[in-house]
Amino acid sequence: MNSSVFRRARRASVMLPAVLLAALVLAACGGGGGTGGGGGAGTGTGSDGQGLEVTAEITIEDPWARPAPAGDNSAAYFVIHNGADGDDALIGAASDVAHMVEVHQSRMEDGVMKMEHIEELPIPAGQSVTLEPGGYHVMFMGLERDLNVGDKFQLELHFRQAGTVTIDVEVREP
Ligand SMILES: [Cu+2]
Repeated sequence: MNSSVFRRARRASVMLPAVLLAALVLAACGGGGGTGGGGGAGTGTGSDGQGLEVTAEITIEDPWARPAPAGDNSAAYFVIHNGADGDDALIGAASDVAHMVEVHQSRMEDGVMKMEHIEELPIPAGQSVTLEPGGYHVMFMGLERDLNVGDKFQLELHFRQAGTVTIDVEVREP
């Protein structure tokens, strides 16, 4: 609960300067459009929160992904913490929800939003790296099925040192 309050406040604070940027990211990552589920969605709630997964000193916090229809693209975001003594790196990802899964970085270059494939995302010892809209993300290209709000799916993260860490990602509205 605290984390969702924090998240909301934090997002509000970057909202204004990021409006254009967010629109571009949505276009680039195909996250927009969506609205998939529509009404329905009975019970749900799930109150998400943690989603804490720990493997070999790597901790993944608050994983979520954008809703999107089958055939479209989506992206997942979370915080990676490396509690180990040595540096590590995220070197890839895999999931059966999409045809292709890659680690990307979005960034502004001369006022233009660009996205590139990151072969290796360094996660230094004792530090955290945040994947968030407008920055690093795990990109899903060619979704095999609809990702509706409230859905969960498994995502494998491949680390150079820690090996494979499998997490459950919840689909949420950005
Ligand atoms: Cu991307």
